[in-house]
Amino acid sequence: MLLYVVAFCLLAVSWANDCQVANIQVMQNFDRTKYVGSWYAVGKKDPEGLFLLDNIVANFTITPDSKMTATALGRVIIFGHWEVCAQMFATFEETPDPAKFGMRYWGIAAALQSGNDEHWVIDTDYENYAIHYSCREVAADGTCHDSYSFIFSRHPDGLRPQDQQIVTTKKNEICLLGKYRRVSHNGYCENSENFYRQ
Ligand code: DAO
Repeated sequence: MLLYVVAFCLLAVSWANDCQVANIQVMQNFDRTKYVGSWYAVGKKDPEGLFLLDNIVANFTITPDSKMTATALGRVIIFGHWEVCAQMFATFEETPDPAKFGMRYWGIAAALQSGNDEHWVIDTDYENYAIHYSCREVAADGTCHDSYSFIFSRHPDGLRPQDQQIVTTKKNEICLLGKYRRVSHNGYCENSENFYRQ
């Protein structure tokens, strides 16, 4: 009997952690109305050809017709060497899963990145932390070949100690544990002289 229980547990753990994009668990009953407001990126797993470097703050809103939208700021390098604060915009398409969206994003100027990505909310308590995930390219074996993920906090100075273990567990579940870097906030995007508008 014990052998069956151990085998079942091992199977459950391996299923949960098989790194298949299709098996990634997202936030249950995600409530976008509770997600509105400012989120500071405190950790980031970069995609290939990374764009947003640091000082990343996203602000989510709900439009009168109930659609989720966002604006974001972040320090970027454009034309290979020019450091600016990028002002970005995003709109979100709903899917049957309330925590999974299609995201269209663009910058205030043409030189900034634009595109269409998936935008999944893996977990959040709405008041302190949120884990975002986006897979840009699913490999032939079903794992993600090119992903990015933000660890968001409502607090610019980082996650509360009591949220760190939850976030670490979720990073492991989405197979990105050890792949994040810390995102610093030093006021770069609070200075409008650093905004790029051309
Ligand atoms: O920074 O390397 C990168 C890729 C991120 C591109 C997405 C920018 C979208 C701006 C809106 C974000 C809302 C979370």
